[in-house]
Amino acid sequence: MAISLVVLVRLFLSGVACVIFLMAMVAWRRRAHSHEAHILALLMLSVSAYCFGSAQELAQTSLPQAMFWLHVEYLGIPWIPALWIILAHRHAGRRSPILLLLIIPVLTLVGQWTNLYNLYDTSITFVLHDPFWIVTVQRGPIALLNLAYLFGALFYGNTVYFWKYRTLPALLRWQAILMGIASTFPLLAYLVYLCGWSPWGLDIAPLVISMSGFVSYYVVFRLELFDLMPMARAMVFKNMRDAVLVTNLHYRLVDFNTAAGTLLPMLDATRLGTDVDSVFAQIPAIGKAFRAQGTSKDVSIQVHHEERHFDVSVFALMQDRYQYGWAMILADITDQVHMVENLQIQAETDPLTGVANRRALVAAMEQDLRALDEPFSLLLIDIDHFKQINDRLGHRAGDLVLHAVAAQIGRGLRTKDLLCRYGGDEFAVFLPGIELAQALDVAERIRRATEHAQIEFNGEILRVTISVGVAEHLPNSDEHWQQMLERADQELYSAKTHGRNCIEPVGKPAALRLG
Ligand code: GH3
Ligand code: MG
Repeated sequence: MAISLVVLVRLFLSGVACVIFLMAMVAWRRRAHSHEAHILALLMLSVSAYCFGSAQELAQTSLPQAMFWLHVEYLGIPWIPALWIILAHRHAGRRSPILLLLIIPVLTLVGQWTNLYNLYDTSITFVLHDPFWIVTVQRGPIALLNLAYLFGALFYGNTVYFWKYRTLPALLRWQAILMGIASTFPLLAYLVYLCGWSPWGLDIAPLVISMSGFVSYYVVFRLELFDLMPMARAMVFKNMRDAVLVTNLHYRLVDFNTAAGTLLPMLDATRLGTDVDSVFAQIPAIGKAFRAQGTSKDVSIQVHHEERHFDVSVFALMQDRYQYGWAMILADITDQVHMVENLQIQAETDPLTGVANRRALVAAMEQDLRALDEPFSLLLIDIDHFKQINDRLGHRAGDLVLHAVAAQIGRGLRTKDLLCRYGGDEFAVFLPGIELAQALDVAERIRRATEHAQIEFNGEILRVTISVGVAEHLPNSDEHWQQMLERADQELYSAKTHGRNCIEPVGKPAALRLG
């Protein structure tokens, strides 16, 4: 029974040492992933030597054998405090005076291995604390120095981690707490050991330090303590220009960034945990977009009484193949939308008169020719003898006349009619739902109004007349818009040849025109 306990403890500690050794290897291989990995690897290597030596030492029954394994332990022990300080420094973002930190470890290693002038141990005894044989030493100055160094390093690490805790964002606090705990337990273990309270007088420090090694490994590689990544991610999330909303799987609000708080006035910390549909009751588009997932282009949202446009993308928050929730990014594209609208308007507007241009007319005709199942008509209007105005009074007068005639034509039209400057002194009016007879009436009204309009230029009253060609398109016709334009143009040409200030085709409504 007694032997089996020794074997058991030896096996257990050896096992721990092996696991720590393997983790040291993994940490070393992963040194590209974290700039702390190589320090951690060396620390774990040292801890595994300590732990493994200690496991074998426990099972020895003669002092020379026990001393051999104690020497093995000291291949690791001296480096632990130095590496612990370097790790803590990295966490605090400080550089370490590495050579300085290695003075005591080198002294300790040499001192323990040689024990020159009894500088390390002044006496060594081998005592049976049934069932364990324990090496008991009277510490010399170097051993005391090493002990103080170890205590100091653990205490220093402890202070750094807890100090840092206060300044860290919530995301990183767990990591600092775990590292603080990882340096506190070895301290306590040493105290217990030095006070003689440990069971059978066993040195429990290797086991506890191994545990600290596990914790450090977990923190460095699982929680990415020292990587900039979590901090960077938190900062990017906070300072992103785009608004970000995070929900759990049940669409309850979990987090939002500063931009979202500014954009959506209903957001504040008290709404966390609430269903998005209730949080955004006034903006149902958000709840809808969450459930629709994917990307929704140009979602309009009323923000501070102004309509703004957003590209909304919703994606699953996944980690290790498990989904934890949803994130929504709202990118404000209002400026782009306005810019595109302005460009579109500019591209389809005549700058001189402010009415639509030929491009807009063609677009409207192409679209309506395909979609309309009702007749529509086109008026082609040209100012008579316009060149004379330019020649007599100059281009400015001509421009003014063009502007005035456009305004005059536009005055009598419905909103769905489209007036455009077709080019030069020529205008076109697109009249959906209007057949020829009505179109001739409209043309006549415009002709008369223009004839009577008085345009003032430099104190002089100018009068102009117009000629109009009209063409009708019937729903069952497969005529192309260009053919229709040509017909209207031919009618206009006849109006010009028939004396101007008139409308073609002359037909049924001619009486109207004359009347
Ligand atoms: P008609 O009765 O046969 O139409 O005679 P017209 O003098 O009006 O002849 P036409 O329609 O061919 O003349 C168009 C003139 O309009 C020619 C050009 O100098 C002038 N013009 C074209 N664009 C502009 C413009 O933007 N501003 C001014 N001021 N004149 C323009
Ligand atoms: Mg003309």
